[in-house]
Amino acid sequence: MVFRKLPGVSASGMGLRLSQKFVFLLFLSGLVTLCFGALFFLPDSVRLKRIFLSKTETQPVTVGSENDAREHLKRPKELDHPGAMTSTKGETSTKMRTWSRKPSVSREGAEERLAGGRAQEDLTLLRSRTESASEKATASDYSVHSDTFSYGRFKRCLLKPPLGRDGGKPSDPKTDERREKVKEMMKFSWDNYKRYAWGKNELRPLTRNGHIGNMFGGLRGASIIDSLDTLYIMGLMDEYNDAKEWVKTNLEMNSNGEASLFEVNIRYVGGLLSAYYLTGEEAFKTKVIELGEKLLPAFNTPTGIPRGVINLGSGTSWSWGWASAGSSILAEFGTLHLEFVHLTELSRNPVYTEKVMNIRKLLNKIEKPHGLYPNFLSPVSGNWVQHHVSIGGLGDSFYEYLIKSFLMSDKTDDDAKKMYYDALEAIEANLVQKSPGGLTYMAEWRGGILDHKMGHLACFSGGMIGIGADDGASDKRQHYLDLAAEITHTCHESYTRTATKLGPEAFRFDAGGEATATRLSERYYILRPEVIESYMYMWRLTHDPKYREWGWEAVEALERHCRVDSGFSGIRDVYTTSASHDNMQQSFFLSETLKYLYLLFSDDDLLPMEDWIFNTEAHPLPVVRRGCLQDEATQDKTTSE
Ligand code: DMJ
Repeated sequence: MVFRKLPGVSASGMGLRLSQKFVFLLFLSGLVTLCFGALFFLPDSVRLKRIFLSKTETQPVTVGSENDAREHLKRPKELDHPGAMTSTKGETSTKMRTWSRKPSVSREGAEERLAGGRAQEDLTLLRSRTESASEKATASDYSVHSDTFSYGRFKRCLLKPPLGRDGGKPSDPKTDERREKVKEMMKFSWDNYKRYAWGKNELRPLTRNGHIGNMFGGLRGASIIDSLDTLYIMGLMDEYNDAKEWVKTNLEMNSNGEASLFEVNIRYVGGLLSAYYLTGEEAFKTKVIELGEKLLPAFNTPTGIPRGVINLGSGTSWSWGWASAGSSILAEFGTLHLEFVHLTELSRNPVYTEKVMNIRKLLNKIEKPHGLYPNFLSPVSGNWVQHHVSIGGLGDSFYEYLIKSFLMSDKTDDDAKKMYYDALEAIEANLVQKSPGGLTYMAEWRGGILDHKMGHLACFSGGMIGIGADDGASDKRQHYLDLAAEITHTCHESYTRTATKLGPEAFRFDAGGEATATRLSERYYILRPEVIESYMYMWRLTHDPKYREWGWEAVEALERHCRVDSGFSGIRDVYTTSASHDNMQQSFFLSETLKYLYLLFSDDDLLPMEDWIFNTEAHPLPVVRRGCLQDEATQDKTTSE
């Protein structure tokens, strides 16, 4: 470096000045570094920190030790789907404790490594763009009727009366008799729950007591909330009134336990929403909005993808200990859309719709292996954590909610529509198989390798593909209807190949046979609805009498093998008639299995499909007719002026 000599300054004097300047500069840069470093110690709320350190925002705790993750490999198969967790309560409540989450160290580092680094930046951008887009959408959606929700307007926008001309009573006496039988089964289940387990979550019919379980974060009365709409549509009004009174006076939201966001959403939020829409009873609306608010902290993650477990009291959330590397589950965070859109409808608070639109946009944008959606996604990086794809447990209701979001939006939600049909195409190309015996089934996909197994849970897909058939490309409609019928037929086959005529938890297509459980651990039946659900939809779509016959076979089998003195119980082995009961009357038996059977034997004008979309727990939610609602609001305004 060359220094020019300054006039009147000696060389040694200049050297002194330079070293003073150097020390000063050194001091200055040290000061700046210190100040910047100090930002890390400021509380999160300080604005300066948010400006300078926006990409290092503090993350919610991810919980689940390495041991938990390894335990997952050993966990019972019946826990393969969140819905299944509650279902195994009878025999596995102690096992559940083993896999349950213990707060431990954050696993974010691990997630980042698995998920890749660049995604975080992409997602920060994606999120801010998404938020402004959905903000715009919701602001305009609510500009006309931004006052309060009007039940009268909602009713005026329905095309048909919810309960039909005569509660859906069929004219054919034999069908009516069958329907009455299903109603009797509901009353029997309810009476026993009321007698032995009132206020608890589920009935243990053999020991005649109640079960609370650990899925609902201290919330109580799961069977009551899940039954409200079934009792109402069946005209069991005394029972419905008891249920309503319990909700009004006993449903306590200030619980402080660990809840499954998914389970609370589909059962409690879904059940209360349906009860409100069907009856107009304000208490249901108040309660559901109160509950909705409690679920929001689960979305406080860098990507906005919620974690699976939330403490309803403190708002702390974390991932299931058994889920791969702190990931969130596709079927869990992908099964919120219907309920959250309705939470916005009722509360007029756009936040719920924004949360689920953010999930939607992320999933739409992310790269998908062969167009498929893997089951595990990191809520931190927004990348897939492993490539297991399934239309059964862990994936199932995500696909269901795409097509149902489209239908529930009065067929205006084009993103949902496109995502659904694209996904279905990928499923057909990669997962749908034909057995040597000619049965169509959905295999599972593990990084390109097929597992020729179909879970009972995957049997809902017959109905799903059926209800989506009509809005597919015109040259595909008949094909989709045929595919729906073939899958429903396969699921029926899985029932006919057992001694009890009830289907196993999973069945395989391999050397051991077709549509048959080949493992001991897959032989149980826990009163699940999915096969009957597909019969109901296929009946409504085709009116082929075989679906009613198949439904009746299921009724007879339930009566013979699952009915006990004090309720209905799951069984441990569908291949033997000397039943071993699991001592659990699942709440979804009341909300789904019996409701779908009742609808199967009712006329189509009971909860007509033009107006109602069933959430994944079979709680009917109305189609949102935005145009009509806005017209009605404008008219109301003009009349009142
Ligand atoms: C129900 O809770 C729901 O249908 C869920 O989507 C899956 N599992 C159970 C019923 O099997």
